[in-house]
Amino acid sequence: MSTLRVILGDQLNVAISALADCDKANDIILMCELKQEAGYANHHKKKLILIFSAMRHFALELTERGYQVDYVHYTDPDNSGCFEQEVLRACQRHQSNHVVLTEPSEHRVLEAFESLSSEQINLHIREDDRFFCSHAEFQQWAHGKDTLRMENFYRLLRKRHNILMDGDKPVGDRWNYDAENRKTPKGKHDFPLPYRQKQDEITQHVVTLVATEFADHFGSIENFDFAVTRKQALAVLDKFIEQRLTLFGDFQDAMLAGEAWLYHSHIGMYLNLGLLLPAEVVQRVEQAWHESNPPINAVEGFIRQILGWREYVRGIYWLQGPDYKNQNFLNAQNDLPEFFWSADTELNCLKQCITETKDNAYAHHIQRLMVLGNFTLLTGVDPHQVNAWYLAVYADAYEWVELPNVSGMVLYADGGLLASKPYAASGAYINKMSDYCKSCRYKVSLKNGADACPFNYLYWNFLISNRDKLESNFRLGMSYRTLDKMSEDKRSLIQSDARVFWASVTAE
Ligand code: FAD
Ligand code: DLZ
Ligand code: SF4
Repeated sequence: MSTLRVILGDQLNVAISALADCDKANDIILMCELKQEAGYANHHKKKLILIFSAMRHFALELTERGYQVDYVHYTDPDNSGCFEQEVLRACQRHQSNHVVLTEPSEHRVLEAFESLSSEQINLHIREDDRFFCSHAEFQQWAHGKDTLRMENFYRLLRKRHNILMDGDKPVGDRWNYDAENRKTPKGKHDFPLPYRQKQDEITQHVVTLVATEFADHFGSIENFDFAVTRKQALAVLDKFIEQRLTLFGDFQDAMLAGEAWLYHSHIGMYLNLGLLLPAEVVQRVEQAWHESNPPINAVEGFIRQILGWREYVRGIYWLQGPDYKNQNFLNAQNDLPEFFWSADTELNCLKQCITETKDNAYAHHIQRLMVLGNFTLLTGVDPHQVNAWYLAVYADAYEWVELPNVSGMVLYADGGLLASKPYAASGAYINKMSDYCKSCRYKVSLKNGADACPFNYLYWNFLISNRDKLESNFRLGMSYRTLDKMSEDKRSLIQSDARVFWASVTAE
């Protein structure tokens, strides 16, 4: 009897565990484009094009390699739209009840597969071994610890996988070069152009599909030029290593109006789809360091993002379970402002970041964390709504990586499991790391009043409003001491400015 091997939309790699021991002559590979998956979030149009086009190209690659692929297209008349029914239909078509699957990357999809009755289906779920750290290893590391700090986890993985190590010491005798990675670009920079892939016939068909079926989804459909095959994604990685890696560290946190891509790698979307594997990315960057000697702050900073942060947030996601998304430590209840979808706001930093997100399905880490996220934290937006937005708007967004970043890192909704303090900041931080304030209608130097930068009074208002939950955090001690030195009148002014501002936002 043949085995049905299901490949999900973010498992697009021939090394995926579901394909190990595949009998090309007998086994069938099932891939399906599904209404349920395309519709559970208001996915950006470019994200949908990326996923469907990459799935179609991967199916073609498998066929060329001699595999038998049963591909269910979005518009196939009998397409039920969900994984469970498509597996049952395929079992009937191929007269098989033996199904092999690599573990889905998110709880929702895992639960859908587990709901299939064992009387109907003999289902084998295999580990997703694309990651450096398995669920069991993460659990073992987390066991008995009060705090789960990324830095400790990252050092363990550096040692365990012998990455950037000199015997049992870190190369250069330092684990972390973050302090050197906070420069703002002064003077003129000729940023390298990002990788641009011309649309082939497969992609053109998908663009038409998305334009027709998902016209009401968020984001611009114009000029889709992402990589859609593994070969193209490897070219993106090569281009990064050749042209951007050297300055990646220095300007990792910088933001410039009109410059969406800077010195970042833009590979997150390909890693998360399976087109690139984290181990090969880390290995290539470490090799580039040996061969052409880019600065260690860039190399270590980049490897930390992938070996450290990416593995760590995945560990937290699975450790915390499906209920993590319901945590709301700060009891934030406000609605997400409408301008997060339209970019129609006078706050220039938000306008720039949301416009780039609409155009490109991309914004880099500091834009997501310190502008967009910081605003939702300071204004107390309900975590469910913030998560729904981030899950929709970025091409690299999948719940396992989006949720810990948003609920843990941005919103402090888990009460400090992931972050040692909320990443709250006033306009001064945004002004230091960007050129956004220069062309803003608000004045970053003003602390109160109609022309003051809203981040300034929102920051202090946030500390006042959440005092009972935050004042015992020793990393906020200095801020609370500064707050306490303010006069009663000053604190009232902060609170009334925040109220007036929020009323104007919600009235829009
Ligand atoms: P680079 O800056 O070049 O970094 C290299 C790689 O490191 C990234 O491709 C990514 O794989 C990894 N990485 C860096 N930071 C993180 C992180 N905090 N968590 C996990 N991986 C990281 N990343 C996603 O992949 N999907 C998401 O849905 C997502 N949502 C985010 C939401 C918020 C609020 C924040 C603050 C961060 C989020 N990130 C997410 C992390 C990070 O912003 C993106 O991975 C990065 O911007 C992708 O662009 P890049 O490939 O150019 O990354
Ligand atoms: C995100 C997504 C989208 C938009 N569409 C599909 C799809 O049609 N078929 C599919 O197999 N996967 C899709 N995905 C990815 C899934 O939502 C989900 O993230 C993965 O299946 C989990 O491993
Ligand atoms: Fe953003 Fe304030 Fe700067 Fe305007 S002044 S861009 S609102 S930080």
